[in-house]
Amino acid sequence: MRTVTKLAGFAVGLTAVFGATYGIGRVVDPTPVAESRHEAATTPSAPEHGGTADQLPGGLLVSERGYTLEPADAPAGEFAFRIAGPDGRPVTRYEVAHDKQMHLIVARRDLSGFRHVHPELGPDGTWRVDTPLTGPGQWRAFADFTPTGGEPLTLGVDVTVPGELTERPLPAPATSTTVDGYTVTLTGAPQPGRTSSLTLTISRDGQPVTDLEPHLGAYGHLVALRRGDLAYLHVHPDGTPGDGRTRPGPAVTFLAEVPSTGSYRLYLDFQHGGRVHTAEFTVVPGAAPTSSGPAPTGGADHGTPGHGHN
Ligand SMILES: [Cu+2]
Repeated sequence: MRTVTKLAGFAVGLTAVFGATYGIGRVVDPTPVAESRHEAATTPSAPEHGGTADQLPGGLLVSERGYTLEPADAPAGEFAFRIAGPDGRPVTRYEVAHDKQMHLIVARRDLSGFRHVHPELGPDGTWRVDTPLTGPGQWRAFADFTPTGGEPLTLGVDVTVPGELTERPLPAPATSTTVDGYTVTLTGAPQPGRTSSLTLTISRDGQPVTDLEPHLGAYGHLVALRRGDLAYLHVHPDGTPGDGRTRPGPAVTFLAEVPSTGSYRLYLDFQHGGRVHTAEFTVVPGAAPTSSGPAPTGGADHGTPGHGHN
């Protein structure tokens, strides 16, 4: 499962996560991007993932390629938003990706409070969900979706929940963490600008977990957020349940590329015992891990029931 061929094939797929989200915008973007991209691709000195708007990681923009994320009024306890399309109207048609038409990910600016939920689409194009914003603070909400006829897109918007906020320091880098009684160990280290293999191994009570349950079509979903700007990276594992080679644990392998140095928080969603659990790690690409022992998880509001997959 980790042959050179597989790695190479997956690297192509992953590059797509960062690099291939720029096609449709040509319709509304007057710059001659095809030429500049061609140059970038053939100039050896060009950075693979540089700082131009055309090569940004996902989630940094509230509006991209004509699509805009617009929070909407919602009753207490609910979070609502629309995606305005290139014609200014709310988009009502979406493709299913990873079992859902819309993935909503939220985290506070200090990288605490991560939740991944699936809102319901109303006929007017408004998405609604029981609010995943679990307390006061500056939050970032990411809508990860594919409009029908368009390319996959992740838009991000800031949302403030008023109240007294205690900023939480980012937990130190660690290669092991615990959540809901599971121990999750990370092997491999991401390298800026290079595809790296990350394997997350899950055990409980000292025993490897070998009966993970498929969750959104995979045995694990990994989201990485960059400290400072919350650049968003959603990585899927190498292999899918039922493909004849992917085992239901204890290890789930991802091939991930981070766009820069800095600190990142990794969030692994996996399902076992009928519930989704979220294990979190701080990683610093290019730096050696400073700890190999279990570290406390990042916050009290992780691993709570109702990680809604409705
Ligand atoms: Cu999702």
